[in-house]
Amino acid sequence: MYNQTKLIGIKTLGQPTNDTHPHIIKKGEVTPLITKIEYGNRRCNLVDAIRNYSFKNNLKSNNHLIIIPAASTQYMSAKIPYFFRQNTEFLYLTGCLEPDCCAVLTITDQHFFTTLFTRNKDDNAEIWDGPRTHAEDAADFFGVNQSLPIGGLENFISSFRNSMGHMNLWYDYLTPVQHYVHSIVEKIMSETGNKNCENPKLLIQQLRIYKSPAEIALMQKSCDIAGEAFIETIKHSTPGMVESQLNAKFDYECKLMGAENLAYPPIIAGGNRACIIHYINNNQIVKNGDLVLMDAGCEYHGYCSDISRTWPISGKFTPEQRNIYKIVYDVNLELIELCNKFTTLDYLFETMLYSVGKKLQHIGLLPKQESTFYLMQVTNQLCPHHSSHYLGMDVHDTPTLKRNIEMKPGMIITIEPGIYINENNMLLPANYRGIGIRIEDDVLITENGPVLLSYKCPKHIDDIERLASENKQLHW
Ligand SMILES: [Mn+2]
Repeated sequence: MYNQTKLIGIKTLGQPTNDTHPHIIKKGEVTPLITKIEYGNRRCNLVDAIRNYSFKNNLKSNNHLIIIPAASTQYMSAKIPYFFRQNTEFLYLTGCLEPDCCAVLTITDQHFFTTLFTRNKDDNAEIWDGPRTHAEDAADFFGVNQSLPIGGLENFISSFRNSMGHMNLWYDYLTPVQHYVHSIVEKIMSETGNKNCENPKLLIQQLRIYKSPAEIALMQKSCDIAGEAFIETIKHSTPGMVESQLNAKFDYECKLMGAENLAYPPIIAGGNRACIIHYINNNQIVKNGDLVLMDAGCEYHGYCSDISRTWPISGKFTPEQRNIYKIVYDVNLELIELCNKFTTLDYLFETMLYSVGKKLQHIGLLPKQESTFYLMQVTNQLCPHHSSHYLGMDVHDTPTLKRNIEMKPGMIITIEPGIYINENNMLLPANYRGIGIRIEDDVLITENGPVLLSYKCPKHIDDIERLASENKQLHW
């Protein structure tokens, strides 16, 4: 009775608010830890970036209209939706978690104005799917200048265009995420005979690459959860298990600790399957003597972790597995040390290739006299993927930005050296074939050097063997 009385007068929106979900949203926050003010600052920064770009590139007008659509729900079969995942750029600029909305920023000489279009009211749909955030509540909650029902989008764009004469249209035409918005943009472009629009993606990603203190806190928590889940999964693993059982264990632990989802389908590869870089079938039995390579991470309130560990399912590395593990481990530490201002991800990649090659030479697995060029070609075959990518709201975050730009404080990157010696590899001795090892960590760049966000996840060879030997008898 008491609870019912208390809830009267509280408005339920289409996403958690401080009123309805005080356990995750504090006052002033739109999404956990990210305030209305921070979302507003992001839009201001985008407007500054667009004005600068416009000035530098002599765009025909100082008037701009930027359209950032929300994603639409995708269906696996009639009326059965996949998990909804918001369009990252829309989420970054608004904090709005609902499908089929749209943000429109209008910029004139002196001003800019944000309009958030939300879904039209629909009593029947809201009975089935739950409440939506209606336009009359959205402006206040999201901290935008105004909110209108999405049905008014076309009129809004036309009247801005008519009142401005010339304007630059900004829209990611190449990646349509919402059919309705895309069809309106197409119509407007054909009416005006305008074949091109500017793509706001690069400018938004240039902002997104630098993480704010709130974002860093969310990333840290995401890494903490994934790190703990790795520990539990390694402890739980035992010969004879199916890879999907380790998947289930990791998923369970992450969600129990507060992650909403996994950040991507985990790679859980026993034995030679570790050499298939994007192996996600996870349906094979891990045999005694095999290594397990697990690449997994979670999504915590919109922020991703991405960690890889490799361990012996029996609890003990063979001498060959140990030799390769030691090399990958040493290169992982070496690359983390290099995560300072002024280096680039591509430099880390080249260092990985060189260093892996030298270490393989050192233990006599590659011929000593070969040139550096030859060495790096060989190690690139043994590790065909890059050593690093940016990490944030997306796992492969801000992919429009090249990996040859200087690292700056606030960036978060992965460090993931690997060596994969396929069963068919004729270059290395037969007793080394079928070994695939990757050790991946998440690193924040700061003024004072690298900060290891994934520090909770053990990787030293002794810790890995200790964890992998724990509690074996309890399971089987
Ligand atoms: Mn990765």
